[in-house]
Amino acid sequence: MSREQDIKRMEELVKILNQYNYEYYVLDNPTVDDVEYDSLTRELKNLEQKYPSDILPNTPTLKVGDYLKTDLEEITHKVPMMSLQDVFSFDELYEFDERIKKVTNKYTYTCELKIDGIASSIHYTDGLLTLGATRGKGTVGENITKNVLTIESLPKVLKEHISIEVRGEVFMKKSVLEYLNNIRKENNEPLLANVRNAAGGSLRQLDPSVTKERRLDQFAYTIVNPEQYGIYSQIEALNYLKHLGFNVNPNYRHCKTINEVIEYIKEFDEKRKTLDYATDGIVIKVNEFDLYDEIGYTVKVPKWAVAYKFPAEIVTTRLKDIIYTVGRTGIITPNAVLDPVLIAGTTVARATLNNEDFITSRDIRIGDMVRVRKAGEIIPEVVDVDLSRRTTNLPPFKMIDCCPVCGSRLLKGDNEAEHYCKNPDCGGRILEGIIHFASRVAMDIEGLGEKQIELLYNLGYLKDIADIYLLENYKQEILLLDRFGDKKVSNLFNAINKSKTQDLDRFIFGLGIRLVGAKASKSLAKTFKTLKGICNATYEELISIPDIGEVMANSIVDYFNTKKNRDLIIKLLDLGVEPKEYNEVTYDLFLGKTIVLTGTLEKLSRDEGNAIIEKLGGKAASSVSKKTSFVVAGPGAGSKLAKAQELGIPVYNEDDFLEMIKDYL
Ligand code: 0OW
Repeated sequence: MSREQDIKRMEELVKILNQYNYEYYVLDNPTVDDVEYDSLTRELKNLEQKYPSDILPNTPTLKVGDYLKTDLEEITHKVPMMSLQDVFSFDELYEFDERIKKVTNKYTYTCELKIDGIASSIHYTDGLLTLGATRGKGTVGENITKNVLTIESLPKVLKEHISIEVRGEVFMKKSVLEYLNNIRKENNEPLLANVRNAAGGSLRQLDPSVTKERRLDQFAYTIVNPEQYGIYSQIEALNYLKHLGFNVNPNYRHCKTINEVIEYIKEFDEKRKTLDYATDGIVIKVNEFDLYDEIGYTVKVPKWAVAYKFPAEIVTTRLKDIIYTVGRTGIITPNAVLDPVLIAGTTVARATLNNEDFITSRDIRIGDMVRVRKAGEIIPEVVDVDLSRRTTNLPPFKMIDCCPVCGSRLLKGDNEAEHYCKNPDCGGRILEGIIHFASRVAMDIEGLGEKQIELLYNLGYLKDIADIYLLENYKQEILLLDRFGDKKVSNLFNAINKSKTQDLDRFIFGLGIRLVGAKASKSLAKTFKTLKGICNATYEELISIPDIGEVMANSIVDYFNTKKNRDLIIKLLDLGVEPKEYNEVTYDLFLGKTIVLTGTLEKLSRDEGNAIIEKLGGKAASSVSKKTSFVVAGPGAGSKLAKAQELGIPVYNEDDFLEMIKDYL
């Protein structure tokens, strides 16, 4: 492209990216997916590197969302809003049915369409709507009262002046998405990507008049503590909700057996495509509420319900181009640029092409009509080419040989399918490396996710992994950023400091040494016990470890022989990072014991308490039965405490429990 064309493209990119930032930071309603946003940002950065004197003053690459938006107030759900266990086949449904049969033989099912929206909880006091909250992470959601009041199909006053908590799905109709996008097209604004994101973004608006324009809807499906209202089954609950004036999805059905459930699923596999709202499966629940405690719960989901997910939908569209992204270990991923196409209610314009071998083995060529699949949350993927529609002689695919970000020549491991950028300073690699290091599977730094890291990286506060431990130097600047309120920032710094003594194997995995995954990291920690031991390990010592082969042993030796990596380790140690040495010592204080925590624990979180029980050789159970050894009950303990007392199972309070484990904390 000529210089003039490049400069014109820069202006175009600045306009588009500033609009996307506005949607992300103000409307909280991104209409573009991350891959698209990242590739446009990378294109702009490359042009700015090419023409540094022509960088526009309002370029988004130098600044991030200047729009300050306070957070929505947090609401704690007294009864956690649980999620659902997914099942993907009829066999899994039969297994689910077998599990129920083990507990009882007197049960039936209720089938409901799984509405693809935002789970929310609505509270009524004496018949008046008083509070609306999102599900959030299940225990804590956000206050969206002002916004739910704009939902016309949600009753503001109930037919009976009772106090009740009702849960349901807030959603946007497909016809409303189409209507809103037609207006956006006329105003030359980016489109809303899909009904679920649109509903989520609309619900979390600070300005309810914006929410009102989005014409949201709601289907109710749960009553909290239904026994209080003389309701003893899900069918009764749905009928009672209708009686109270709620919008209840009419397609629910009482199924006496799992085979009737399967008939319902087959019927709605077709019907769901004609509905004016998006569904992502079928929810199957045991109908009788008095069985729920006996069937039980896990920490996240009830065992008396599952969500059946239909097989992924496949559509065909044109492959317009192939662009490349750089992963955290330098892996180069080819991505398909597609003619936008609707898959399962989502507009898809990007999909992964995995690697060169995947493309050449299927003879995928730019210009082909390709089949694309979107299975659940993951990035859509290209399946293969529809060769019958290749009308012209398209040039065969040729893999790039230089890194799209830094230009270094790419390498390909002898027996590997991937291409790598080996340049340790490649801009595309450092960012991904920091993201991986802080991720849940590595150092698990709560509150330092991809978006936050990208923000801080673009601001120049993060140039390498070690800078994470220097972020406090930028506290004042960070407090000014969008979504970084006081509480979030102090929680973030606490999480960063806590990670300094993260387990050694997680630290090693977090370094992102090529080919060294979580399992090999655990083997290294187990064998060498200390970070120093691992850094100084010889090839011979490494190759003698069962999980470590020659290629990996060389990769590890190379990594620690590289000055830049050794300097990083030294910088981390100087900043007080001290990975906890691997100690496989197991304790047997609770060996063979099944323990249930219930009610609110003040000093330990539920997860921490369960982790301690497991670490001390016990089994942390979520429901009380004859097999329970003892129960730890905090304030607000309900049916589980009652069950323990009924069964004569020992009950302790939190202080008793802490006394038991004090030597192991
Ligand atoms: N999306 C739905 C739906 C439904 C709850 C009850 C306890 C666990 C799930 O249509 N019809 N019924 C339930 O029942 N949940 C639903 O959605 C859930 C809420 C949170 C995650 C799922 O979206």
